[in-house]
Amino acid sequence: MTEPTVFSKIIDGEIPAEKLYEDDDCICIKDIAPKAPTHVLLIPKKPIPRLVDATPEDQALLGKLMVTAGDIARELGVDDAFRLVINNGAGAGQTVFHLHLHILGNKKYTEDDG
Ligand code: D5M
Repeated sequence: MTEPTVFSKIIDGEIPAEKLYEDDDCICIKDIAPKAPTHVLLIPKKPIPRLVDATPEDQALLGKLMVTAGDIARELGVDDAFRLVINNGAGAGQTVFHLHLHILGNKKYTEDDG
């Protein structure tokens, strides 16, 4: 059994977070260290450590996260210009090993960005 991550603790209500959305499968919270004017995290309740740890069984959940990310972007008024980022592995900057999608918006993006 691995140690629960900060996101599992937020999902379980053990530590507080600014929650914007929740359903049976996922929650959306404000990122504590925003990298863009709009920066929220969409987190599946299932604790998949990294994207590469997802299995075919997770296919519907991953699809739902994408559709939900679009709905949240629309709700936040950034649906015309936002980025979805998944950092996979420490080498890519992943710090919390519970899969999450960064929804980043309200920033002027150019082709040269990341
Ligand atoms: O992204 C992990 C992200 O999680 C990073 O942007 C900070 C954010 N974070 C960490 N702890 C919290 C809490 N407690 N609330 C909200 N946001 C948090 P990664 O892709 O793993 O680098």
